[in-house]
Amino acid sequence: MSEEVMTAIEEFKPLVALESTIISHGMPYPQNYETAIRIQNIVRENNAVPATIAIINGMIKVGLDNKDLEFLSKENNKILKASRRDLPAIISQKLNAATTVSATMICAELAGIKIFATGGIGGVHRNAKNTFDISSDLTELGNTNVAVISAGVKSILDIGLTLEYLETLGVPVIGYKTKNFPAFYTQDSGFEVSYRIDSALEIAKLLKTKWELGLKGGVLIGNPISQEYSIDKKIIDKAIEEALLKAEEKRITGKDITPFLLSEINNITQGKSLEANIQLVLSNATLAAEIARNM
Ligand code: PSU
Ligand code: MN
Repeated sequence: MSEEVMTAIEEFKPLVALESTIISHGMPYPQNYETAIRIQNIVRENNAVPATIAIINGMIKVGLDNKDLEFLSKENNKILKASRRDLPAIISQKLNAATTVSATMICAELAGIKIFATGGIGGVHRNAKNTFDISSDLTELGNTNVAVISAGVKSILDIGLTLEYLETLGVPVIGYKTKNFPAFYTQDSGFEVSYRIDSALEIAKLLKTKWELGLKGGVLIGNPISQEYSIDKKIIDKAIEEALLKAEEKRITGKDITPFLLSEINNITQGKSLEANIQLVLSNATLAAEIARNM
């Protein structure tokens, strides 16, 4: 743990966990580095302590310094992508990895951090009935006691099946100030959440109630992108279709598919999707800090 995180834990200050896959495999350099710094600062400005998580030389680090962030941003060819299944090998073999939502939740729980902000989570991929590609982020949400604040999921996934799967796993899905489950670049996926909650305090109460009841597992909070930064649905849908087609042509599968699609969509939209991505993460970090302060 960094000194900042260690002190925060000792002094019972509110903490917000942040993931690193978004840095290494979700955005290009140098925007990834700049964004990583900005997210941490926005958490601090909102009176909470940021804890960005990654595995450096086989060590789980909770709270990264700028050197770590630069390494994760610049040398992303040397950085693995760690989900739950990858942690044993990466740690025992002293490798470097960025943590996905699932691995970040595990590390956050080990450090005693309950609130975690990200951009979008993984989910059930389109055509999962043939590929079986369902992100371990979902099973993690069913198991690990950490709340994830996201802007929903991208329509690179099958959003309807993702929500069904979360229901099966008993994961509450909350809409912050909305009844619509957000679709990352757009405010409305066309699917509804089970509960709309309008304040960070009420969300904190729900989290405490869940865990006091002994209901293990996380909660997914959908915080829609602000209108100002959202992308026209037609434009983003077209970009996603194009990216999915290219992934199929190139036979990209498994853990490489999400990073591939993100980078393609960024190219197709000429950086518009990246700007949206940055803004929504900042907004999620702000809400996460507010929830953490109310816990
Ligand atoms: N979705 C995004 N941006 C991301 C990811 C997902 O919009 O950066 C990353 C997150 O780290 C998430 C991971 O946990 O991808 C999911 O990967 P997979 O689909 O391979 O499980
Ligand atoms: Mn997958």
